[in-house]
Amino acid sequence: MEKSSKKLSFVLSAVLGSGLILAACGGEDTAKTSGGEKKASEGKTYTFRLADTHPDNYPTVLGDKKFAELVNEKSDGRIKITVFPNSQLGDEKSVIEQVQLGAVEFTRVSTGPLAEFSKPLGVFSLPYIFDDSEHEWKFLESKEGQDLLKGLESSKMIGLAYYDSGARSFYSTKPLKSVDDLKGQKIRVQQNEINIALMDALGANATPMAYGEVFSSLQTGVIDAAENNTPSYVSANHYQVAKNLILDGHQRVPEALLASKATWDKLSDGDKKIIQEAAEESVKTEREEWDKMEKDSEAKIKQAGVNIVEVKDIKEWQKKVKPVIDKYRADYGDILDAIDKLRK
Ligand code: BDP
Repeated sequence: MEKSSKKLSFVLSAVLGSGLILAACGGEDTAKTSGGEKKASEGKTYTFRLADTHPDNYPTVLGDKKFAELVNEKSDGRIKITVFPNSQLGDEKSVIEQVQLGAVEFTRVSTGPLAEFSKPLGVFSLPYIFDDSEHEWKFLESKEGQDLLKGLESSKMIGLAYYDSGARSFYSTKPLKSVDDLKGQKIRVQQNEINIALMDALGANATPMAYGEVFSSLQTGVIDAAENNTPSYVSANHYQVAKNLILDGHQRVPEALLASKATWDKLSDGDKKIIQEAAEESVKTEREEWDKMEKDSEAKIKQAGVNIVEVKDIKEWQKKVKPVIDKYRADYGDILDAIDKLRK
């Protein structure tokens, strides 16, 4: 098949596979009550898909499900969103591409890989920009934080809400007692250029790869180490092979709940409002589940006999990675200033 027709048939099958076809079969979106008010039950019918990389009981997936439930409720059952966990619809990078095309209508992804599609979101991959969770959330809820979500529109996505993802720390199959131990280790990172600069600053070898490949790569020695929050470290079983964990908390990379702009543009204003509100309301569920799972994960890690090292002098780490901030200050200066202003 010729390249262009191949592409066309891919796009066509993507659109046909999506919920949009159902929209065409649904009722008219103009129904009004006698008072002129539109009722939630009146309008088009949709069936959409939402992709998430995590397993069923993970906080983000529980947030996704709450979101889907709220959309269903608020639309009187007209808008159905089915959550596909476990990377069933592909890894995050490929899901983001499908969302851009409208082939997948919703997703929850990390802002880590998203940064390659919308550069301003790369700020979250810069090390030690937040003091703690409270500082991070103050920023995420601020105008500047929300503007980063809105900025996704020029990349064919609609940022609906942020979800919690805690702080990321390193873990390795090799001993890991201090920042110097990272030198020379092959470390898997999320797929964006800032992470490569970060590993350079630490003297490590960056190996960007999809999340789903990390477990087997640790097992086979393709990589020595990786980094993530403790719920991911546990739920993806990385803790069973990389038993040395150093709690350095170098990044806080929030999650994002997204809609495809192609899908969004076809919705009525009323339906956009339903979806936006449901997304914002689902944040509470995700954050509660997040707190619970962080605690459970800590307990599991201890029980499993992981060597856990607490970092006494975080300044030493901050000094090591400062070249990364210096390199990217020109690109992210305004956002970094806004984050700094919210420091206690
Ligand atoms: C986890 C995020 C997930 C990412 C993963 C990663 O929740 O979305 O895919 O990290 O490291 O914390 O790629």
